[in-house]
Amino acid sequence: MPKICVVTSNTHKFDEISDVSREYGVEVEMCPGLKLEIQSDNLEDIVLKSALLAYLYLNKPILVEDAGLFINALNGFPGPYSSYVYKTLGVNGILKLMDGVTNRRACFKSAVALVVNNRVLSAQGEVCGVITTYPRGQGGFGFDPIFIPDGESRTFAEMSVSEKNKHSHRAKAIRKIFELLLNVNHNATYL
Ligand code: ITT
Repeated sequence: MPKICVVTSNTHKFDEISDVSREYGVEVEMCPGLKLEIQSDNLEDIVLKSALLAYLYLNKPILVEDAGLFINALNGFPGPYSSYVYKTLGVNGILKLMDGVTNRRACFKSAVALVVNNRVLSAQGEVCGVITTYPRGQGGFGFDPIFIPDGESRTFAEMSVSEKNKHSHRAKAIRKIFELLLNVNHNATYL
């Protein structure tokens, strides 16, 4: 199996995916600057279309992952708009929106699409937990400093990559897709 090209410009995301890929003996490489993100409020739609476009362009195995933070008290905001909201409001903007809010439940959701040998595989992963009242930790990226997964007392930003991968939405989705890949053919859509 040739290396799988992970289409992302986010090195943290790539490190997390590459840590999981080692569990499966799958080789991955980072392919930055190729992610064409269509406008959609559906993560699965976004990754499938981005992966197909990158596959047509590069003609090699392609993996695309997209994620978002869905906050219950904000009716799922920022969800699929997490990247834009992170750049505009940032962690502190979210904390401000959550000021005085007692229901702090939130979930990270991840969607992954893998195109290989004219087959398309897709998978999703989710982790739920709570939004903190102030940022904690130096690791990770994005909203990691304000999210504590269920069953933990530390934020994702206070964990190593492999600790975060025990809980994360992304690791769950990536494990599912590598299992589909290695068990082959079931649940695959052919191009
Ligand atoms: P690429 O599109 O280049 O892959 P990105 O950082 O824009 O990288 P996403 O669109 O998947 O990645 O993520 C949207 C935003 O959601 C991201 O900028 C973060 O702010 C947030 N996010 C996603 N996954 C996260 C995680 O595991 N931990 C913290 N924040 C996350």
